[in-house]
Amino acid sequence: MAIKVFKNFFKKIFSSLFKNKKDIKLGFYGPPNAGKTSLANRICKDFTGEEIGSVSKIPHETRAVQFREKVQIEYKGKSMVFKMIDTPGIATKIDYEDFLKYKVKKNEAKQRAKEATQGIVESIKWLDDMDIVVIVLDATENPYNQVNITIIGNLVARKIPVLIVANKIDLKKADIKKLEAAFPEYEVVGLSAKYGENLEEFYESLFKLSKKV
Ligand SMILES: Nc1nc2c(ncn2[C@@H]2O[C@H](COP(=O)(O)OP(=O)(O)OP(=O)(O)O)[C@@H](O)[C@H]2O)c(=O)[nH]1
Ligand SMILES: [Mg+2]
Repeated sequence: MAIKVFKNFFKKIFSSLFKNKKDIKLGFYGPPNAGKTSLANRICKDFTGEEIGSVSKIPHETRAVQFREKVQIEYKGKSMVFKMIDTPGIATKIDYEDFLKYKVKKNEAKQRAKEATQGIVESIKWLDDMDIVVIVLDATENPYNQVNITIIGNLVARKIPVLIVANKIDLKKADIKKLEAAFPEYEVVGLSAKYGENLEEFYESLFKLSKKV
């Protein structure tokens, strides 16, 4: 009898300890083609062996929110469990004709444009649910645009911790300084998702930010 009471007591303590320990919801946001899926894939591949979704040079490849649960990231002896959420690229204008230059057929292009528009709505809807957001930007492009400012403004209003990634630093045209100047109040980590350059600094910043959750 005493043993049974003891057992139940410990069971209760244990489950209450772990019940509240939810995985950190980590969202990847940004404009199309910046490398959100490439970065999410690299992290997932490194820690789970599997990827999260398909990558393409054609914008709006990701047109529905996609997840990977229980991604345990280990860095410098520390370990944290994340739910990774890769989102469709956010754009202010989607024109099906833009896809034609990638040799996408007209009907397919129209369908892609329709799905991409729905994808943007879905991305924004999910924002509220995030614990941390990684904004992935293409460091070869001008950071001063409506999309970036709108995403960041939304996150600030919701008080969601933000980390900015200046992706594609393997390219000559990449300019991290310009991104840092554009968003001086945020930490900007330059990396290459495609070639896996400077991921250490990314994990360092991510773990630091996770303490705020
Ligand atoms: N050179 C270079 N190319 C990259 C890098 N990361 C991604 N790319 C390329 O950029 C293109 C877009 O990559 P995705 O990962 O599909 O980009 P995304 O942000 O998920 O795009 P959407 O799903 O359309 O919103 C692909 O051709 C990638 O190979 C990088 O670090 N360096
Ligand atoms: Mg994508």
